[in-house]
Amino acid sequence: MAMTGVLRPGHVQIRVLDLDEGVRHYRDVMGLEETGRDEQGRVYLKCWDEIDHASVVLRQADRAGLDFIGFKVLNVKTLNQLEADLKEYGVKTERIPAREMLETGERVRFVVASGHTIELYAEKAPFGNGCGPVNPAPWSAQSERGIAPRRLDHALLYGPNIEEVRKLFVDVLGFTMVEHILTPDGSANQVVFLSCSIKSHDIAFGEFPEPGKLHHCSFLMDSWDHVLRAGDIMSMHKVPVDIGPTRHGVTRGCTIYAFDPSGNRFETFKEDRTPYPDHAPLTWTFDGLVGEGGLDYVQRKLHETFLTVVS
Ligand code: M3P
Ligand code: FE
Repeated sequence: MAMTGVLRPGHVQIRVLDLDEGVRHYRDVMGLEETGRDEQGRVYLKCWDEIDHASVVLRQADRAGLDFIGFKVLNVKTLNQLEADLKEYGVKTERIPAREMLETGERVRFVVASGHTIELYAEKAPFGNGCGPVNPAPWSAQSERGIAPRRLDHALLYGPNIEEVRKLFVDVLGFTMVEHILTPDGSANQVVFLSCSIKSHDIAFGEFPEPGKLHHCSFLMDSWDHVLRAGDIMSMHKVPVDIGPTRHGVTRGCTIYAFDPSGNRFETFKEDRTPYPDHAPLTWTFDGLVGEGGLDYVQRKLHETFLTVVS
């Protein structure tokens, strides 16, 4: 498959209650690289193997959570086409000028029915991964510092009307639903896992009464060993862990859920699926989420926080 359209989640803007504390967590414990600060006071960071300028932007605010998630699309022509498609579908879009985010081109911004702000953009200046473009080394000093995830992988967002959101991502943005968890009575979706690639998900949405909530931002680790090493580092720095290390039955991902100092959940995650767009979605019943290990395959238990704790 030649990849076109929406390529991947490229940036998240996360609200933190204290900027210095947030930077210490994402830069020094997670091991992301700081790539810039802007006049609004936002701090830009990237994972070691990401090429573009920044994937995590921290903004100090009086409440935690997610300002927006941005997806990189193939090129400007694709951006214009997707904007036209969104408008035709009845979605109100707004253009955020180039350079409003450091090193980033124009963004097309819209709000979905779950209350989340989504962006599409085509241009972000390359920063490199420290390995060089010619005869590159396989890794660099940056890949060994802190937890050192390879890239921003996905986010799980909680809010109302996820069926409407699923339809928009599938019908307009070209995502496929890879897996889904049904509600307790089986009549609707509790969580949908949506992919624009052959990742198990590039974004997921969970049904929740309050709009615009963040469940977690997820960061890709190289291996199960690296997930466990991430757990060691979390313990060394007394990072509060929510669940894991374990494996999700849903997506098969190896995981730890933990919290940043502001209470934003994050995940260190090892992908373990390659679902092509022609593969039929996998279904989890709500009972399966618990008793069949959908959430925690090793312990086969629910962990109440999964359904209730968001930022
Ligand atoms: C993830 C993931 C559930 C699993 C969640 C999965 C709802 O966060 O990244 O695979 O059981
Ligand atoms: Fe996840």
